[in-house]
Formats: sequence, structure tokens, C-alpha cells
Amino acid sequence: MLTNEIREAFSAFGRKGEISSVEQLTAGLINATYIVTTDAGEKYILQKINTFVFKNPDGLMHNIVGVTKHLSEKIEKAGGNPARETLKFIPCEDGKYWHKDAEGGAWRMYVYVDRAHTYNKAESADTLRSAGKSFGRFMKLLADYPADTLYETIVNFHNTPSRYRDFLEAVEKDTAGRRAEVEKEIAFVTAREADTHRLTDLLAKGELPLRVTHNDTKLNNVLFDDELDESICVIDLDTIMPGLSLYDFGDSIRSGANSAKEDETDLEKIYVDLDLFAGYTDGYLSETAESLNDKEIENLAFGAKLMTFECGMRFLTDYLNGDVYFRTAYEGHNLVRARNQFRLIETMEENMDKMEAIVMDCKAKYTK
Ligand code: GN1
Ligand code: MG
Repeated sequence: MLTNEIREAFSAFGRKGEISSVEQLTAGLINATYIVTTDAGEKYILQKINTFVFKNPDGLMHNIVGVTKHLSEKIEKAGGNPARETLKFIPCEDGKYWHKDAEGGAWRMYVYVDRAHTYNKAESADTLRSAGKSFGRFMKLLADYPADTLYETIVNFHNTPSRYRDFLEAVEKDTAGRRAEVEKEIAFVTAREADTHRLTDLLAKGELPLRVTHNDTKLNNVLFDDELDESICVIDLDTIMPGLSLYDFGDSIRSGANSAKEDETDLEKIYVDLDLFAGYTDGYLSETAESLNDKEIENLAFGAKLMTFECGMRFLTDYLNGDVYFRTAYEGHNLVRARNQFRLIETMEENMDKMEAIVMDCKAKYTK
């Protein structure tokens, strides 16, 4: 699918050789992502940034380039291999890390990490344990990153009360004329209004610390080595911003401990898989138990529920708005995703005690 648009964007990065093939990756719901192979056998990821979502590509790339350089130095010092353990972005010939095409589209490019794969759905608790370690280590490596130099790439990204207001506005406006069809789902959300501000209240009271977090820790945002099947590299760095550890932990559970895919339609197949939950929690706390405070530990399981709630509410909001934000493959896709997340929440509510007990066991295992 080599288009003129792709050829033109690729050439802005001044790499040698001609494009020999292009493959589109469609697992991400926001940007347009292509694997580009050259006749010299080099492989890159070329991405068209979704500027409806990311309005300031300069700020976005400033964050990503700064963070990946920092990670790269730390990985090198620790005796690791930065070429496989973090992303390497390529500047354009003018030194900038993104290219504006003739239509105003924004493109960036990085080196493709070879011999690696992702999971859209976890196969075992080991997969999640490994992902948990990577995301835990990621937060640790960024603990000394100057948070005040980071742009807020999406304002109020995980501010759940603000997401809730956006949801109410979408219900009120009913732009796509779909409200009548989703009264049940709307009631599911409004019944849980009190949850929306629990973490932001603790943050305001100073009981939860702001950290440099990833904020989009979906299972398919970590690469696994083909040979070892171990997670090696955290990707999709667009939302690195100051945030709560609970957002990162929570979103990983939302996506990784779901017994089914995010858009499974058969609600009976959807539940929080406690083995997968335990695997992730074990991996994550093996890296972070010493640095998280008691309030964070206490709220990990709730964070999983809250991130599932927020995401489900965002899918429903987008459905009400006429599918303007998330990439959809068919009419009603966002509603399917919302119902899926709401079913997952019900099973988390039923299992909250068990999830909390697993967290405490893992904490005991990794603290003296
Ligand atoms: C988006 O870009 P991707 O597909 O990794 C979204 C996340 C959602 C997720 C749901 C910037 O992540 O917040 O949790 O879809 N990213 C953005 O699958 O909105
Ligand atoms: Mg992604």
C-alpha cells in the first residue's frame, strides 16, 4: 500500500534507499502506523500523528525525544541494549523530529524493533508478569526525569471527573441521535459518579504523588522478544505526562486481565481473570513495591476498576458523539467496546476483595 503520501513523508527523514514494501498496523486506535522496509533491508515505523487528538506535535515530540534519550542512557548504563529496550526516533533533515506534509499532516519515524511481537490478548499469567515488570521498570527509570519539562499532550487525559463532564455533555447534546439506544449504559455510568473523583481527591489532599507515567499502558503497547517471549520495550509514548501510578497499573489490568478482547461481543466471555491479574501485579510490584506509598498500594485494585470505567465511558462518549475519536471498524464498534468494559467492571466489583488480597500478598513478597 505504498502511497505518494507515504513516499513523500519517508523522504523527509533523509534515509538512504527506496521503499520496497509498506504494511499498515491497525492495532492502535489513534495514529496511522506503517512498517516501511527499504531496498537496503532497513525497517522503520512511519506514523501519521492524529492531530485531532494530539494538537501540538512540537510538544509531543519534545516529550518523546527527551524521554527516549533519558531511557536510552539509563539502559546503557545498566548494561542493557537501548536498541531493543527503547525506541529511537529519527530527525528530519532540518533537525526536527516530525515532518509537516503539504496537507498539514504530521509524520514521525523511528527504527523498527525487529524480532519482537505484541499481544492484543494475554495468553498466560507469565505474559502479564513480564509486561508488569516492563511498565514498573519504565516508571522507575523515569523517577528522576524532570516532570516540569513535559507538555501535557492531552489536557486532563486521566482526569476522570473531567471525562465524566465530557460524557454528560455528550449525553445532553446527543449529536449522533443515539441516546435513546443507550439509556441502560448511561445509567451504568451515572450510578458510579462517586468513583470518578476518588483518586483526584486523594491527589488534591497530597496523599497520592504525581509521577512521570506512561498513561496508555495497554498490553499491546509493550513489545515481547520473539525468542524469549519476554517483554523488552515499552512503546506508544504519546501520553507520557505527570500522572498517577494507579493510572498505569489500572489501564494494564483493564486491557491485560480481561479474559476476552476489548471488542468481544459475547458478554459471557468477559470477566476479570484473577490469574492474569495476579501475574501482572506480581511483575509490577517486583519492580515498584519499595517506591509506592501505602495509599497507592491500597488503591491499585480500585485503579484497575477506575481505568476500566474511564475507558468504557470514553467509548460510550465517542459513540454518542458519532465516532469522532477512536478508530472504528464498523458501525456500533464503540458501543461494543463500552459494553465490554462495563461487563468487565461488574466482574471486578464482584472480585474486588480478591484483587485487593492479591495486591497485599505481592506487596508482602517484595517488601522487607
Ligand atoms: C487508545 O493508541 P492506543 O490504541 O494504544 C487510547 C487509550 C485507550 C485505548 C483503548 C491517546 O490507545 O487511551 O485506553 O485506545 N489512546 C489515546 O483501546 O487516547
Ligand atoms: Mg498503541
